[in-house]
Amino acid sequence: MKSVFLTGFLSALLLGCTPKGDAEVVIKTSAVCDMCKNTIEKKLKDVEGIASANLNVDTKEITVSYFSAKTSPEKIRKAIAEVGYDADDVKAVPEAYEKLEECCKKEK
Ligand SMILES: [Cu+2]
Repeated sequence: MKSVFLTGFLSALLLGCTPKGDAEVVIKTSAVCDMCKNTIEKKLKDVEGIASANLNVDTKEITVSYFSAKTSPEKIRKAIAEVGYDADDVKAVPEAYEKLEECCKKEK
């Protein structure tokens, strides 16, 4: 009985070593092309507590794996807004949006 518990504990430890956050969130963005994808993913790589970020340009949804002790969906949405894109109900920061390439501005 004790060894079963130990095996479970050890495999949990091993799983904990893979570079993946302990939480995941899918955020709808206003990204329109691969350049947007690069801009957002690059920005999120610099945000503390984010393990990985992958934006699907077709659905405009970004899947973010993060560490819940270090960051939160609110902070992640804010980081996306700071580079000029909408993130769920958080609107893009106007100054950042103005700096985007013409092709990256969402159609009105
Ligand atoms: Cu773009």
